[in-house]
Amino acid sequence: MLYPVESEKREVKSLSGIWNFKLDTDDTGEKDGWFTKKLTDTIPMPVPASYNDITQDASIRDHVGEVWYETTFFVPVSWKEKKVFVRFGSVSHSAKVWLNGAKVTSHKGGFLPFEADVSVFLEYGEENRMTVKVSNILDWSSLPVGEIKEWHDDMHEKGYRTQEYFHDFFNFSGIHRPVLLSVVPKNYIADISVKTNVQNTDGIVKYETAIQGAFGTVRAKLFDEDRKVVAESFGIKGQLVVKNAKLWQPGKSYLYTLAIESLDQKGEIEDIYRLPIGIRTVEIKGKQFLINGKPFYFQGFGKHEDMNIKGKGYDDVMSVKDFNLMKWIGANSFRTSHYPYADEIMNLADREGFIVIDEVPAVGMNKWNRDEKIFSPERVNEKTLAHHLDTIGELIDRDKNHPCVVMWSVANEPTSYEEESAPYFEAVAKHTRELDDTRPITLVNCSSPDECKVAQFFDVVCVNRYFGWYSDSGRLEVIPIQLERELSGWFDRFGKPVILSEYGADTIPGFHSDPPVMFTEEFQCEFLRLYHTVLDKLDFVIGEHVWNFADFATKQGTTRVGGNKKGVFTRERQPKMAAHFLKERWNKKIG
Ligand code: GCB
Repeated sequence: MLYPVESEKREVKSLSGIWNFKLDTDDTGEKDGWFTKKLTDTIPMPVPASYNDITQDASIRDHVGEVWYETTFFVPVSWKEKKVFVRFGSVSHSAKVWLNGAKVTSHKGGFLPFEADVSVFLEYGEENRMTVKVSNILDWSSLPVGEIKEWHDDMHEKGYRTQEYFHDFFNFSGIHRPVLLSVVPKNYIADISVKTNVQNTDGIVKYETAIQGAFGTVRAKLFDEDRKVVAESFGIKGQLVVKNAKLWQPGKSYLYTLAIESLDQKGEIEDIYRLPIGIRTVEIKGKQFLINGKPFYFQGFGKHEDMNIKGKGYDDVMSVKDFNLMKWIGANSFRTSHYPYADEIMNLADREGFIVIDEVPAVGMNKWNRDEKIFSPERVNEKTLAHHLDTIGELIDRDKNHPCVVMWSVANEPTSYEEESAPYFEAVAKHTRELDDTRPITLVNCSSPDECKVAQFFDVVCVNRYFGWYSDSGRLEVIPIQLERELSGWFDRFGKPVILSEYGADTIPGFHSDPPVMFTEEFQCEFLRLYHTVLDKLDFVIGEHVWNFADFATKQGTTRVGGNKKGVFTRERQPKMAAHFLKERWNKKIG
């Protein structure tokens, strides 16, 4: 799927702004035909943003079920000669869209884009009304998984229901990413796929395009950053060779621009799309993760899309700030824990030379203090698997051309010690490899090396560990022995490189204690330091991602005081003591 960009043949119109919004308290709006006319009794709601923290109303914040959004916009008569798509960056977690009362599309999955050709539904030269029904329900067939609990007891009102979920971030909901109208020629470039390689000093760029409608031929031109053409080819697919190519490198991005032109029978340009690409290779050799043939050590974070008031709503300001903080601290990489991040963030990662482990929203496939089998017909089952495979397909379709993405992560902390998880993840791994043979794959584990049934299907072992925090709480002295045994266990059994993909301690800024106690800034620093003594000894460890980049919102509960406080930065993006500690370590390492 191509990100909507402008060119001399294409236009993009943003529908961001203040939309009309309304709760659907008993989910009857569709039956009652709310999409057929202008919504009544609405309140203003910004798009993109989560709706949860915008109002002063807890029933909106905690709403379970459907809500409605509506906006109006004009399109010029000249667009009649074109094709017009509407593209939602993401809607959490499922959406149905109507234009002027007619259904145009629906989508399941809250963290990936979807689009629809709306050309036939538009009123050209007139006002158009778009209505969107959004549901935030999570169940065992969605990702993340979840469960609706109906309370049938005399302690709760009749019909009381809650959304149960088994992951540690707030179920922010709404239209989270930009809504764009993308206007393209009638015959247009529908997709471009690029694979790069390096031979001696030459960069090899294999491209493949999909053209919708009639066309004569396709011309591919590759421009360097000085806008000089460095290679050219004809055909819907082909190969471009760049002499003395400048490689896209961690911390040192170099982006060529691949301009794909579709030409009509007379040789006139009908459509043109410019795709930034990076020439780089990724490979695993023994204990090493190689980028452009050089060993790469991941240092950085598991992050979240999360901020005050906007929740998971995409925000350019926050996005650029986060990259600046990551550069300041000396991080070179992050994982999109626990779901794909906005296209705009991936574009920035390409531009800034950040390395990304790209994760699907397969999170919550765990026990969460329940004694039930997770991979079973009642929970994670064939339906979940079908949606999981679709989601991986959508992710790869969206992100396949990003040089920043060096590995796909197919899940976070499933109960991978259950026998039934093995065929499930074997299928997931196979599907991922079929869709992309250029990147390694991983699954983020929390099972033990002895019990894990799935790590053999993946290329890198990612493991999350909280010794001295959730177990032996406050006992820092256990960290070295437990961590070394754990990590060595993974390597000894599976023989694959290991990333410590989460380790961290909740820390309240301004809490101090010496000797350190839990929740203090000293504890967080000492905790990280002790983990590092082990990581620095083990040559099969290829990375450290601290949990978390910044404090973030979670559901309310007795173990979360105003959210998860394991951030190295506060939710407002100010450094805790540990940020200075990591800055010292990582700036040395990178250099
Ligand atoms: C984990 C999860 C992450 C949580 C974290 C924690 O293992 O992967 O989503 O937020 O632990 O802080 O408990």
